[in-house]
Amino acid sequence: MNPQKFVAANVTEALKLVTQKVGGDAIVLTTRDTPDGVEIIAIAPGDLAQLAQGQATPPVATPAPATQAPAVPAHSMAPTQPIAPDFKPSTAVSVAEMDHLLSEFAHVKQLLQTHLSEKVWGDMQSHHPQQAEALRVVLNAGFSPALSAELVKALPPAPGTGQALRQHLQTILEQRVSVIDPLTVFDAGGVFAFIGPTGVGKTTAIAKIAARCVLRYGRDQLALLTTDTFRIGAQEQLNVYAKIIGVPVASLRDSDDLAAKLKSMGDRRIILLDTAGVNQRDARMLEQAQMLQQGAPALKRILVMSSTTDLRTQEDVILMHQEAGLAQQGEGIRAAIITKTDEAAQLGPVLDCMIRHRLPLMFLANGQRVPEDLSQANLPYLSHRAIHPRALGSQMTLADNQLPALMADQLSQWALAR
Ligand SMILES: Nc1nc2c(ncn2[C@@H]2O[C@H](COP(=O)(O)OP(=O)(O)OP(=O)(O)O)[C@@H](O)[C@H]2O)c(=O)[nH]1
Ligand SMILES: [Mg+2]
Repeated sequence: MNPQKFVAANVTEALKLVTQKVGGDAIVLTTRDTPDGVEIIAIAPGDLAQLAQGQATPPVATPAPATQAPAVPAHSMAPTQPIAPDFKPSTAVSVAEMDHLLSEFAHVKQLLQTHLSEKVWGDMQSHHPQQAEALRVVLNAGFSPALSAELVKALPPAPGTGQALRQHLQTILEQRVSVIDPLTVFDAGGVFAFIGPTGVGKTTAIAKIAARCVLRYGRDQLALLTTDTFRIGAQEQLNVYAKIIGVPVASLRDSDDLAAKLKSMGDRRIILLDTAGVNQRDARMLEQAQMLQQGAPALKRILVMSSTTDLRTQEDVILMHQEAGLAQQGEGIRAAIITKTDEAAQLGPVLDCMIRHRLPLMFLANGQRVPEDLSQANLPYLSHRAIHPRALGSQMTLADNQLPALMADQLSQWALAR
């Protein structure tokens, strides 16, 4: 049930009503004087927890009209007016009032968390300075607060400082990234769709991989397809690569066309399918996913991720593509490719997303040259780069007093777990 409003001649009587209707453990949200008497809004603790999780459906329920309350032990709040038996019936709390209450609660929770996390951070700096330094390193390397907390927790009790500490963090990172051998992906054959947002390097990655596939499987075992038909020059880009490599390329209109082309290419072991880069929140992304799944139900999806994308955008891209795949009842993301490692000032955000979403890393692209700038995942290199981001001056570095707010959730959880 949602918050309920009680009005009585004074606080004591209003609290009696609260105890009767909501229970002895009711939480009083507000009290105020109104022309009709003292008004109290209260809620049961379980209902508050549900509300906080967004499960309640406003507007709130109206409790049964209050009747004269029997005498109950006086509440700790002192009455502000003489006890009088003429209680007003309680009324419903409006949606606006409830929104206001919930936002006040969120604010109080945030204040408490910040206060607590400042204390935990202070304790950590004095009693566990090496862990505090580790937290500074990973947050400044662009990792999310959640993964930063996990990495620091995974450290040995005395990880040291400086390079020794960084080496420990690198080792933990290496263990957390999952890698997939390209041979296990391509040797089995099939249709591989390269998906991802605009400009991340899908077409370039396909050209680099196609050149490698030709060497391993032969020219006659490979073909290229593209859904990128509406942008001027997009087909041209793939056509040029296909011509250099010496493999056929075809554009796709719709799912029937895809199914028909796959049938006619049935003798080829590997089909690399380039997709049009689309904003992950654009309806065309879902349409494209649907078209691919209908035309090629056994399609394997390879997500191309640029290491220059920021953490939140990267997260959004992964969530939206995973959702699109599930909506089509297709398989999840088979493998991921990280591109533009040569440009990125930090690799923390892209690795963070790969780790948290357990995406298997297949290739790294570290430049524009086709086919040279592609290599298999080299974890020691990646984790070294991640823990040693490009130094860009103190303006780009998190100050110590910014850390508690950033880590408020994690630090207050640590405090509670102790
Ligand atoms: N520095 C650098 N540039 C890259 C890398 N991979 C691709 N690029 C460049 O990024 C730009 C976009 O590459 P594309 O392969 O066209 O990207 P795409 O994902 O196919 O783009 P859309 O089809 O428009 O969505 C080009 O200028 C590429 O040369 C890389 O690893 N490093
Ligand atoms: Mg492209």
